[in-house]
Amino acid sequence: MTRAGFVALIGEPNAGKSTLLNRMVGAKVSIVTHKVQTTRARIRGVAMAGEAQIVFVDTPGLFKPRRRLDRAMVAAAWSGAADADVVVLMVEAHRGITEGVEAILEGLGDIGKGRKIALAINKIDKVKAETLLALTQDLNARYDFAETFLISAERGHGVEALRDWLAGEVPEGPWLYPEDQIADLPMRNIAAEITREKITLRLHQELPYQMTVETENWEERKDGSCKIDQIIYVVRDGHKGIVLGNKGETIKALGKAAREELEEFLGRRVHLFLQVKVRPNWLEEKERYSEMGLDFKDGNV
Ligand SMILES: Nc1nc2c(ncn2[C@@H]2O[C@H](COP(=O)(O)OP(=O)(O)OP(=O)(O)O)[C@@H](O)[C@H]2O)c(=O)[nH]1
Ligand SMILES: [Mg+2]
Repeated sequence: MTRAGFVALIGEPNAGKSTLLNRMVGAKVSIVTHKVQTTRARIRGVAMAGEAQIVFVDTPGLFKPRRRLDRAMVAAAWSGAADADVVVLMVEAHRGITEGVEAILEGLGDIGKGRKIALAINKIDKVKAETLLALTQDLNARYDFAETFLISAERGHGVEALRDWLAGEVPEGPWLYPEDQIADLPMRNIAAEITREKITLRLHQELPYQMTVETENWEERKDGSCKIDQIIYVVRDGHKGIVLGNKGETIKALGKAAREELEEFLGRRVHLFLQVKVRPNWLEEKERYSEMGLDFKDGNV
């Protein structure tokens, strides 16, 4: 008897959701940075565990939204949880019960009706064992979690136990994806995400939060390589200057890093062309949201 189902990973920004998804899938499907609010939309990654197929749903972090984009991200995260068979709430071991975690616990009420919610305390590599025991007790006193797992998504500790438990929790039924499929994000989106990751890693302050990347064109070439054109949208001239860098040095380095990762992912040569466009209002444009996989209306106040 096979099993298959959706497992949503939710938590504060930076909790390690994308890192866990990638580890479960065994490939980098979702981008990861040390900065908050990296993931902007739901990203599915497929993991096999014996006869079970677990479709992990990475979600944007849950935080107090201010802008349209923030609201659309938070709405996408909650609906990811509401659509899942099982939810895993990730909490950072070293930060413990922050205000943000308290707000999420309050929001779990409805989500918890009709589905199990497990707790995964992540980044256990950063704390001592005593801290973990106290945090486990404290969190379980605040919410009736189906199970608690102590994990390090980055190093892999405890991840197998979590996967095995989830394999037994997803419903009986046929697999939802072919056995060898790991993600269901279109390649053009994965490619745009990789470039966005490189920008987020290298450029600072508000720039990563006011920038988006779209794949404009994808051309297969006879020699087996492909040519990818992408646009980096920023909100002001100053940001364009930063992305370009002195004599175009920055964009050259960004493009090289993104291209190398894409080539590894695709297993073939890639010609990547990046263009920066100033678009002061992109954060209020419907089309940008559909490209990101978000619902524009979710951003309405
Ligand atoms: N020390 C340590 N760092 C970790 C662990 N898991 C994730 N990280 C780091 O935490 C940071 C955030 O990881 P992400 O996976 O991007 O976190 P996220 O929850 O997806 O964040 P958002 O997409 O912003 O919501 C990255 O720098 C990771 O390398 C862990 O187990 N231990
Ligand atoms: Mg993420």
